[in-house]
Amino acid sequence: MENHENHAPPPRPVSRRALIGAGATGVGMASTAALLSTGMLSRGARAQDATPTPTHHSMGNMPGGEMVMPGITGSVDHTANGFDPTELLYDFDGGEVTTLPNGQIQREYWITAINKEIEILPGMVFAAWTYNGRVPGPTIRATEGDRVKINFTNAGDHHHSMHFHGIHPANMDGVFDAASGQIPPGATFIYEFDAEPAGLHLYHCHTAPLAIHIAQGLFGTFIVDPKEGFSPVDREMVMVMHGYDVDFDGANDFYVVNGIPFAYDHNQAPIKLKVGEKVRIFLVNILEYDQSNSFHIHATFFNYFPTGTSRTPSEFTDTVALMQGQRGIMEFSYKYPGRYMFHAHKTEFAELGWTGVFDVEAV
Ligand SMILES: [Cu+2]
Repeated sequence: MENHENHAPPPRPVSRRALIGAGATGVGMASTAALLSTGMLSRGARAQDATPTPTHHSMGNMPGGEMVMPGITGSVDHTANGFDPTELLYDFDGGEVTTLPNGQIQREYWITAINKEIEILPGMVFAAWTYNGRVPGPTIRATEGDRVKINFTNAGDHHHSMHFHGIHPANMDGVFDAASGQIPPGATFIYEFDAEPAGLHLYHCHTAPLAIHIAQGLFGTFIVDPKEGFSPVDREMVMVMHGYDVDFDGANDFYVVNGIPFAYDHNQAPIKLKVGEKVRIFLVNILEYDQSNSFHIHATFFNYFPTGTSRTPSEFTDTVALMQGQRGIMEFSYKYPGRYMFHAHKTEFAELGWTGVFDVEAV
């Protein structure tokens, strides 16, 4: 694989603790001025910076006991970013649907790789590489046996591709060269394949150096509904777990679900549910640089369907671990009303952005 990359960002070693410390206290700004604004992270983060983690429940010590994990003060401008993590949860894209002469349903998409500055925390902008201007990219949803047709344009400044997980011919794999869909800036490629197997998949750029192309934001979810459909539920959501390496040192500085750290946290936009509501989460892990990721839900259990390829759950649990590229379907409901955290069961990840809240309403 040719290495045709020349990445602009120079190595700039800044420890994650330094990032948080600078954000919380306003000192150390000389080395991180481009990345941080004073007061970005809450006092909880500073407390964590100075002391080892005792327990979840003693973190923060904000008046009223509101903080259970470090969070942020203020909010990012989702409108300026052009996408809102709450909307991304429910944004399933069935494409433009036509029927081919042979009777097959075709779902056609137009996807552009484009560089875009995203405000990932209040005052912190990350120069992302995106599919259609959002991180994660569009959630492509087809039914088993449909023809998927992706008109992919590279409007970025590096070679890019769309490599789908699933079953398809070699020249649709998006890896080696322009003939198999890895294209230079300004070029267009059409990926066409049948949607199989039924289950939960993903897509991502597969251009060297791969870690950077993924960590910059080029990934998304690919759902293939079984012909008979998944079992009916009341609410479906997509969650893509990933990270941001804002100082380009090959380690994550923030951990994220759906583009913006802490987006679903209690003081941002908790996810509204109802008692007894049947919920399905399509959970994808594309986290670069760390060995694994995890999902832990509070105060309820879920049926877990790895890769969504079997209708029989592998587990009834409250915690799952996923390597990069692994994904699974979670199905659950809440018995009691109230606020419940969900987060990586890796405290460092949770404190650096991968934490959220379900706000469950009584019915
Ligand atoms: Cu790429």
